[in-house]
Amino acid sequence: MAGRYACGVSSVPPIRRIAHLDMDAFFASVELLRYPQLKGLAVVIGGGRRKVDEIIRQKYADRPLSEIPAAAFPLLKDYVGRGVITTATYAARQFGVGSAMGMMKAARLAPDALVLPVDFEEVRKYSRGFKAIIREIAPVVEDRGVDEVYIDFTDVPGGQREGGRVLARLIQKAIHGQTGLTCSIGIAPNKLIAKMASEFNKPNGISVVHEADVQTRIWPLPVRKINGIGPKAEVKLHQLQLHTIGDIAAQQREWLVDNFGKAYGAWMHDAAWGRDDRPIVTESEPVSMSRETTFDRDLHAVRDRVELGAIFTDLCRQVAQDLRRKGYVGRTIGIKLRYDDFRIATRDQTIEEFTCDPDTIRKVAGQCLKRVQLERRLRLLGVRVGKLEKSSSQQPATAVREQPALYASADTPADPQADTLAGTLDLF
Ligand code: TTP
Ligand code: MG
Ligand code: MG
Repeated sequence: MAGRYACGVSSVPPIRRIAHLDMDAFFASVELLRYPQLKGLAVVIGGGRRKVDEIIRQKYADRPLSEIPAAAFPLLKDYVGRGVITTATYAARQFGVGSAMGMMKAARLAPDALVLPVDFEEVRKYSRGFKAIIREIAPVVEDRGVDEVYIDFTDVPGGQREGGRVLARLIQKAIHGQTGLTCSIGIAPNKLIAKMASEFNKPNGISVVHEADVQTRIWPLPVRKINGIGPKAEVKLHQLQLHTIGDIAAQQREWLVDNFGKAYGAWMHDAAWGRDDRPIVTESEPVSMSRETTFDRDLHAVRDRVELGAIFTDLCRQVAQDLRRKGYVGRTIGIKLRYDDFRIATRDQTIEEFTCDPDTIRKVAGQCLKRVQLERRLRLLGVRVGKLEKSSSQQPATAVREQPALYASADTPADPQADTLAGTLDLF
């Protein structure tokens, strides 16, 4: 594969290698750390509160948790109440029980499985823990929830060896060594295939998929294995006699578009061919930034205009500072008011150029203020900047500064009464 890039230039671009890592039977495995004597047994997690094992712990208060006999734990067949299973150990899965199954049904399938409740605090602790271990080895990590992440292997030392297998092994070892937990890892050219691949060898497995393997390893899979094809799409695909990913890949893109719509049909075609260039998102991008303040006492637009005006200017300056500090510019500027009767009013306006300039924000936010009622007293005032983009050196971080005639622009007031207050507002 590397040969494709070898064109006489010394620097061969590395092949994109994306890993998807998913912890094995996560909630159950966390419980087994506390109760290692249950290892290898059928255990399901679900049902009520931690009361269940609190009772056991009290009974065996004289010994460490790891020495409470397995026979002391409650059985699924004795479980009373409703609820669903959140997960099951691999030993329990042998009986056909698994996530989202009702406890009653599970009890019929695996009556002698042990039941333990979820310990969310413990789960969150280990969730943070395994992610921190990964980040020390491979820094480009996208958090995908409590027990899974995407990791960019492309430029990490060892990330290209054996298609990523060497680095995957190292990560598995580090996580197991430091927590006692196992995970499964899929490594592929992109997120879409990596996500599928992490399931190929569960538990404690590694799967490496190359672009050339799509036909043999991806096409035979049922359509639901594509992350993004849900139960509804599955039903429709089945009605159209498409059952495997290969069935989808065999269709014309236009035909899929006709049947599933422009965006979804085209996406489905790409997905079936294993095409996906979504980047690894290391932290979620903010949609907007805002600052707001609740006053110590309700303020009136006319009687307290000096105080309100100062607060307003300050809020704009704070939002501008937030934008600059985080490296964003925005194009939609808005305000939020809460009146003394707790009603809320918001207005916004989108401008031509992206900005993080406090004066521009102040000016446009001021125009928004002209469009709301200001007879009632106010409890809260907020300023928001949305439609954000990362500011770059090419892009001027500030819009053209205009003279400080704050309400000069004639933005048609949405509220006719606002006109009567325009004179007042000029004082802000
Ligand atoms: P999963 O990764 O889907 O499952 P798992 O880690 O238990 O097992 P696997 O080895 O197949 O990955 O989910 C992670 C945790 O999220 C799981 O341990 C429990 C919780 N969960 C629920 O609470 N409800 C659900 O329906 C699912 C699917 C998971
Ligand atoms: Mg998991
Ligand atoms: Mg998961």
